[in-house]
Amino acid sequence: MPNQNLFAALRAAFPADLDQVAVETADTPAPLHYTWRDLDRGSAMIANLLDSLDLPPASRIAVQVDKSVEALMLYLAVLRAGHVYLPLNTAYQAGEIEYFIGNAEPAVVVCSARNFGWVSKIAFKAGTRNVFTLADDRSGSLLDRAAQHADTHRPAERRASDLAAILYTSGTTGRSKGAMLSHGNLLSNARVLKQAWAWRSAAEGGDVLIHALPIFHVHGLFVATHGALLNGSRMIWFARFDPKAVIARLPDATVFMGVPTLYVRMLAEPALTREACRNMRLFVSGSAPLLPETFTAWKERTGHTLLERYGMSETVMLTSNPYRPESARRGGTVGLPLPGVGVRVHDDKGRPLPAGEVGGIEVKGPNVFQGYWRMPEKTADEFTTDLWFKTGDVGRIDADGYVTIVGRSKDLVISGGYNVYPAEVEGILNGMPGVAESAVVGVPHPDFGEAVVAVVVPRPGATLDGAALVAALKGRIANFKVPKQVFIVDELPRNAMGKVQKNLLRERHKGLFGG
Ligand code: MLC
Ligand code: AMP
Repeated sequence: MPNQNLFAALRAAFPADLDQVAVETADTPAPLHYTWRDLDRGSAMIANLLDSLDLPPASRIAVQVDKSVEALMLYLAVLRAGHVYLPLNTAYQAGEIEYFIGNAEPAVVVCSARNFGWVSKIAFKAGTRNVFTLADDRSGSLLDRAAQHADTHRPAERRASDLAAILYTSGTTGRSKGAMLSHGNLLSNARVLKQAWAWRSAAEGGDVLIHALPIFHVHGLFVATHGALLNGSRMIWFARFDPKAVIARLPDATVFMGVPTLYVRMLAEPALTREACRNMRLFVSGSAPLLPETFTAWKERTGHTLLERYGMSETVMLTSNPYRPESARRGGTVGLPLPGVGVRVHDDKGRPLPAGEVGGIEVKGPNVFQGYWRMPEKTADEFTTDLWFKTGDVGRIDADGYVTIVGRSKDLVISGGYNVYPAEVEGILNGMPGVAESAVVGVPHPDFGEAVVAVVVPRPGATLDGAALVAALKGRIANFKVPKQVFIVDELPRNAMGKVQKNLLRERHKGLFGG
């Protein structure tokens, strides 16, 4: 049985000439050029360092670092050494990190030098023995230690079902769940996308990807990075998304992937023209709903039809609009199920619905995750008796197979491509002095698609100030979860069952940001 380690498959796709540039940095003080050999050697040295620590097999390696090419090498090294990669959003604060580390019990934590003090304290308390630092200027103890190791490494033998990564995704109760993805989940999806999006071989001129997304979530870490690596394609690497800087590099690239906010921000730049996009062949959008006006404006301005696809942490990619012909890409839809992926729509009693009718979207396929880390009951709840995964998204499948997402049954806000679970924010607000209860909702926002807004009821006799609550939340939760505005009210609207009517709150505040 050949080794099913995802790294082995990615490594096999590196070009024969390892001295070609694999990644070029676009926003470091001076451009840096990393060859395929650099990726291979760098990841080998870090993998050898991990091996030298004598960790139990499938140890979790938790990583909260700024985006850098070395951070990509660290990801590859974890795969290579056969451990489980656990990426964490750099916006997460101490309370959030404490939960993830306590829940995942990583053997190794890698953090930025500026956070070492508090992160290491949390990690050591939770029993983690190794905490390394990695900065975006190639400094830190991780690379110092790795430099002492050999630059060749034989990838650990792994089966397709062995774990490669755990991605925490918030739960409806406010507690995050770790979605366990295997080598097989990730590789099967990467291979399907390579075909579906017609990544060009070197003989066809090759592809160049502008990578401007964070690498702690599915979109930037798996869809974009695996796409380029599995095709031996060069990446132009942005640590931060800057619309002007990205547009300036479009003529050097052929593929770009982004959440809708990235497209909205680029459209606000006069430099975005057909001429700027002349060498591009593909713009992919996903992670959040793409508004029809963005789809249309992009086409008018650039001549390119955005290709919208749909996925999630638990499943990687599920559906995609067709690559060819471009005219088959339909705005407002997320396209057709990817090859090998089953997508169906059921009603809330679990009965199949005919084409065109709206219900819960359920999925099946080699891409569907292995379950939630140490939460067997939660995992069982999210699968049907015939083992289809319930996405929590609500939509329909038209007679010709196109899937349209019309809403979510899960109480979730997607802001700028980041997920915010109202229950988590409400839980923290409710614990604040003077707060009796709260309701958190998403309202339309021209930049972020949806923005988080809170409505808070004070305890009798207490006086609350919305701005003070916002200030108090900052530092306790990731900044994108902090409500853009907090309203103080006497009571929350409730239905006859006593349930808060969030739809009324959304309606009341829908014009807040001119949406
Ligand atoms: C930043 N801010 C946000 C925000 N991002 N507020 C709401 N929603 C967001 N997404 C706020 C900060 O709180 C801060 O406010 C201010 O904006 C400036 O912060 P910043 O970090 O400088 O912002 P910026 O760099 O402009 O970031 C915006 C962004 C970023 C759109 C580039 O959010 C981003 O990279 N989004 C992509 C997320 C992504 O990759 N999603 C994929 C998930 S995978 P203050 O008040 O503190 O100053 C997935 C599955 C799938 O969903 O299908 O792909
Ligand atoms: P995450 O938990 O971060 O992986 O987010 C996954 C969720 O993002 C999905 O369940 C959808 O609700 C949403 N999503 C992803 N892609 C799209 C899309 N193209 N359109 C609408 N929603 C999307």
